[in-house]
Amino acid sequence: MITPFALALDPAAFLEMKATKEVVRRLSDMRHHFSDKRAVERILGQGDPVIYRFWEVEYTGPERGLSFGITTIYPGSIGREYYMTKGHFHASSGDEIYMTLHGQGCLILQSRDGQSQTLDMVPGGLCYLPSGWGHRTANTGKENFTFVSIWPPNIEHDYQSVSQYGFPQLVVATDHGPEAVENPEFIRPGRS
Ligand code: S6P
Ligand code: ZN
Repeated sequence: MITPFALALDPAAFLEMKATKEVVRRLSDMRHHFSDKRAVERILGQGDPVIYRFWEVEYTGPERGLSFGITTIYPGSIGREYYMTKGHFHASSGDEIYMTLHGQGCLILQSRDGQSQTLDMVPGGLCYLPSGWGHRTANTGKENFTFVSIWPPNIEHDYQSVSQYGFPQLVVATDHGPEAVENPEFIRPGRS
């Protein structure tokens, strides 16, 4: 039985909780997720930067609890593509809420039936991610980008589809700031 608790919204506070799982993703963990393969190899020739970290507390009890986590994406880009998360679908149904704490980011979405969309993420703002929409976040600013996520328990995170097909849109740096552009390498599932 979980008892009520309060928690500061920063990674250090999350880490003090016994149930927290910390995940660190470096460039080598996601080399095929970035579009500019030459930039990936060039950077990996000099080191293996941490792209983002997240800390999550998964609800494992028998009731209808909630799981939650906090993610920090560091500033930077691989080629023109901003540092970003791998991205995933929720394999079983389950919506999610993201709330931005710090920095400037972009939520990149794709639905299983072929729609795609991007939403700005700004401190104090909330994004609602309906079931069935694959989601990835990118840091489009110059500082750390940090947001909180809350989702129902027992969701299987499906990374496989994203690994295999990518996202229809890339978020890249341009002279006019961040822009979402079509991903020329995106393969729509079911087509070759
Ligand atoms: C979980 C939620 C987030 C991500 C985190 C890292 O449903 O969407 O907590 O897990 O932002 O992204 P990814 O794609 O590596 O899981
Ligand atoms: Zn998710």
